Amino acid sequence: MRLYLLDYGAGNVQSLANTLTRLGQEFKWISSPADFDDATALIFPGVGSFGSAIQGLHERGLFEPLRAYIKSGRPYFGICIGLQVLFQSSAESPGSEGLGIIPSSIERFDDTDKSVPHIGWNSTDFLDQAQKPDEGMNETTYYYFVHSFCAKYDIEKYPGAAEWAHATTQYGTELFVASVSRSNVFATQFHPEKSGAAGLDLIDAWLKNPAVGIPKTPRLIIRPQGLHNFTKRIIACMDVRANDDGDLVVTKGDQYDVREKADDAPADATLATTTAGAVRNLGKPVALAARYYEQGADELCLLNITSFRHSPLQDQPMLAVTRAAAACVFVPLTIGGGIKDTTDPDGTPRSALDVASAYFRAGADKVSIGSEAVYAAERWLANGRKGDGKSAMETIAHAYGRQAVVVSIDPRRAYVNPETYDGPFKNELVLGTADSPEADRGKAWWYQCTVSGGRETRNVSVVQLAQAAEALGAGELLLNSIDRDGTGLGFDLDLVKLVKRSVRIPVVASSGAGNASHFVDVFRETGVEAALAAGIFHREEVGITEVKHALQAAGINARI
Ligand code: 1PR
Repeated sequence: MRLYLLDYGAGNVQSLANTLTRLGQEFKWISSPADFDDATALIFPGVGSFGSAIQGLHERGLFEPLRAYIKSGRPYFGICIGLQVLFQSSAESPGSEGLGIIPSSIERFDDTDKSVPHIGWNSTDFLDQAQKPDEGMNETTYYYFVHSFCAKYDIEKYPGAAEWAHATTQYGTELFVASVSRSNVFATQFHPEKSGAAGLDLIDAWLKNPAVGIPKTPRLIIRPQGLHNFTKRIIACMDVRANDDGDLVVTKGDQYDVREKADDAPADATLATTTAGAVRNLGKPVALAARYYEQGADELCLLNITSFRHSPLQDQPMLAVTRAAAACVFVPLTIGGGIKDTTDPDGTPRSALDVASAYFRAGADKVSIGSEAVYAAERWLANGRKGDGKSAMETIAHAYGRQAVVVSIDPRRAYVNPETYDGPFKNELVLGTADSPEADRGKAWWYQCTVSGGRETRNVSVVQLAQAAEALGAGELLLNSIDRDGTGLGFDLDLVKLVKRSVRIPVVASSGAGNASHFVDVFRETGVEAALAAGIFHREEVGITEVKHALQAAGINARI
């Protein structure tokens, strides 16, 4: 087999390359149209927008050679965008023409009954129960999806898609095509290279039998079930920074203060003077990432909490961490911290898109934007709730699709007297209750946004930032809480409910988890799609598997 990977310039190709390396499969990259003649098998991975993919293929002179390759009958494995470009068109990019191999169109999910993008783990159902092809897929496992557009499964409205459908998935009340299969063509909407062991098995089976020659599957009239199998995600987060010796460590803030308190210093007096105020060191980033992957984390988040200004972009220590983590972790990786316009020490300007692209090429699946999102929200508000096309969110979402853009929100409670408060955030005020852990701090509060890791407050509320982020292209919100960070008091449910009802994109609850029941509470009471923790996992007080079993015991679907 002469396997080639097709990189049109904005795919998450490094993730797939890492998977093939893990499977011991050699491969080359398509670098010119002539390479298609040499290929005996081809994989086209991709995130990003339909239009960017089609444009990227045309700009590299690869569009027609790709179509000719597929029509030649040689094995093709498309992933996500690699499935969608097989269609004639997509609602995501009106005017862009796909390969037209599948006579149908890609449409956007309906977001009236669920958050869009569809980000997370879901199951698949084979259409043809009799002839389950042995390409390594099965109905009892979960695969990772991250997309806002899909090929809907409806044999009346989209007969062309139904002809090719091999398996379907239900999200909310909608059925869509999870995979297509016909003779030499096999493609998945989900990302097998990010679906853990199940995904590795699927790719390995295809490599062993790439042209499975599946007969045409029957077109069935199937209806959505009462409830989809979409799971709640458990995310492990590593805040990464250099310690006082310059080594990159995973640290953990207590309300964003990452330094030991004097009374935390070890008993040995000779050390007390050197370690009081030391940066908490909870381990090495890649080792912890590998541990959490093995423990069943659904996603990992690595936050560079002190972006390294003295390093040129290509020497950013966090890039090396990303490459190393992506080589041993096969679930989605989000990288945050310093995703903004920067200048290298030699004066070379680097746009936020350049910075994000460097992380995607290193193996990140999503980037997380913190401070820059607050500044962009301020411009959006001042500009009549309209974007200027220049923000990091807009430029990165345009190139890679909104599902690759996370906005990390660092809010702090701003306590006020509800009887006298006359500020602009009256409709966002939360009235405290006597049993609240912070009851002594004030009767009411709104949530104020901060930048620079909580070091500076801005006159922007968490609802304003959340809605600005959604409008400017974010696909998901990472909702931290400075007040609850590291406290173990539980997630700030008032904060999460407020933001969840303010946007249609997925929300990740973060900060404050102290035990497994806190995860049950946040999913049951707020409807968020994911919950994140750091300290309890780093200190091994609670395991990821323990959290998932607690969710299942509470009737909440989790991937185990
Ligand atoms: O502003 O774009 O450079 O991004 C900076 C990023 O670094 C943001 O995502 C910001 O949240 C994060 N950050 C900056 N300073 C700190 C700090 O702790 N001093 N970490 C920091 C914020 C929040 C969570 C934390 C959860 C769970 N960390 O990631 O891990 O609160 O903690 P817990 O489970 O232990 O309670 P930019």
